[in-house]
Amino acid sequence: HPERGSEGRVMLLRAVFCVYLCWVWSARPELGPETQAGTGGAAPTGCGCGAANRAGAGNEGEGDLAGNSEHPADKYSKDANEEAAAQEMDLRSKMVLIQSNWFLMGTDEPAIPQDGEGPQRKVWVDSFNMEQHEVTNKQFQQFVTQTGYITEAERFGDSFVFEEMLNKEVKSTISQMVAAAPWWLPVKGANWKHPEGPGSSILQRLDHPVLHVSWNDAQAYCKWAQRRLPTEAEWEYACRGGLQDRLYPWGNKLLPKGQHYANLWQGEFPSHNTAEDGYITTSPVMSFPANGFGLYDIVGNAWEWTADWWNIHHTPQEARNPRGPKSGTDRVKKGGSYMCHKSYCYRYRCAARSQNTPDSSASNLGFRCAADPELRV
Ligand SMILES: [Ca+2]
Ligand SMILES: [Ca+2]
Repeated sequence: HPERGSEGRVMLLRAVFCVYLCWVWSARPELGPETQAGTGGAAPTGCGCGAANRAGAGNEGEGDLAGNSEHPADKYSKDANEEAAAQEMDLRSKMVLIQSNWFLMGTDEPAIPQDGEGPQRKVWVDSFNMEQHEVTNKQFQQFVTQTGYITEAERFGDSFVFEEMLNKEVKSTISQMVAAAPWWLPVKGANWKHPEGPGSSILQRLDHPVLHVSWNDAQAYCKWAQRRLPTEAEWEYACRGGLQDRLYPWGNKLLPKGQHYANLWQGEFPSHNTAEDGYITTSPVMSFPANGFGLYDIVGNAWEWTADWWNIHHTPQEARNPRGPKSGTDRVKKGGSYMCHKSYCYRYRCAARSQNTPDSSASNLGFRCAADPELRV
């Protein structure tokens, strides 16, 4: 594999350079021996390549690193780099094991009946694992780096962006819009790497949920991660966090003790976002409290794709591990996003649902993966 080889060379060069930098850094005259001795195991502040290098260089003083393979600094930096390489190899989210059980899916008091939120029905779900948080830009970046995957938004050449995220320059180039939702603009060049189109970047948002990924893209990531998308039933059971018949993952009150439990929209949609919860658009994953199962941002932040085809007709009969209809045109998404406000999109409830075609993408739609228990990593 040619990329692997060149990656290896780059890593080796990086390692050599890092050792050199650490050696230069440790030899700086203003750093007394006490300072160096006291840094063992602490987070690196100088060269950025780990405490192990610093401790090795500090304890042993200045030496000819290149000419002495027994030098502890060599050993330490090798270990540190191997450790870093192992971490680089697996940036996938931690998973939470959710035990099999019955739960009440849907609601008999639908807020948006046309979405097929009801009726409430008893559903059994086998044990499964759920990723702790939405897949981040950094995680998706690793997938793309390793596979060369090209998302559908990149292939189509555009994606939907919420108007408020765009600057005037980009807005002025767009004439077409969605009649029923004029705040959605198709932006040329918008994709997961450029969430607001050319000129925007994810560099400052690597720990935010990846956006502009279609259902097909989400499938591809989960498959690569040796995981899969959750079924709608799994997702909803996970959302409820062990509580029964509640609106939100944490209970029935939107703001318990005045606290925000999810990244949603405050103010007037779509004209004025007060961002009382601290975020106008997406937030870094895990910025809000976890639910009873230890899952973060299960409602709010980014919408999440599920495996199921969309259907609004449900029967009240008990079901075991339902997987939705056999075919369809749209896939189910759950949880709402940072754009959801009660006045317009009261869909940040566990029973709420919505849909998109599997090739759609937008600046508020992401995903997380699930896995069968035996696939737990
Ligand atoms: Ca917000
Ligand atoms: Ca979410």
